Amino acid sequence: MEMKMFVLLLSVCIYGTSGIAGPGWEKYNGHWYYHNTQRLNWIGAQLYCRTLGGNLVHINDAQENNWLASKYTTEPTWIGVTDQGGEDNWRSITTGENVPYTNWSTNNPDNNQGTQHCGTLNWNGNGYWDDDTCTDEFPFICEVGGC
Ligand SMILES: [Ca+2]
Ligand SMILES: [Ca+2]
Ligand SMILES: [Ca+2]
Repeated sequence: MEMKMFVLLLSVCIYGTSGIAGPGWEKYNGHWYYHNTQRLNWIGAQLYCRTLGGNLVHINDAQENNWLASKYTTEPTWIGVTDQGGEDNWRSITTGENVPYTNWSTNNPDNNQGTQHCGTLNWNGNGYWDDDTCTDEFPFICEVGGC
């Protein structure tokens, strides 16, 4: 019985990661990251990440942010934070909770024009965050839990 359960979990694990290979994928601290250079709006990017079994990247701490900044270009890139549920109440799309870490660039988040409710990496310096208009289109990073 226990062996059966183990085999089942193992097969789910292999199945869940079978798409993880090739260009665009990087591994850090037991999680997989997929950098998609196709430009999508924020919710389109999140839905794309869901099809990979993950979410737009959930940045837990400065170490993870620094790793991302070292790997990805200085181009603005969607990350998994939003204040669509309440202005200036930034939450993670992965957990639904308040974000555990932020690295906003100077003067951001500024909710420019009253329409900026989704986060990007790489504004006003590599690794710094900006709030942008969710319907704008940028590349994005998905984070998929390891197993
Ligand atoms: Ca993370
Ligand atoms: Ca906002
Ligand atoms: Ca902004």
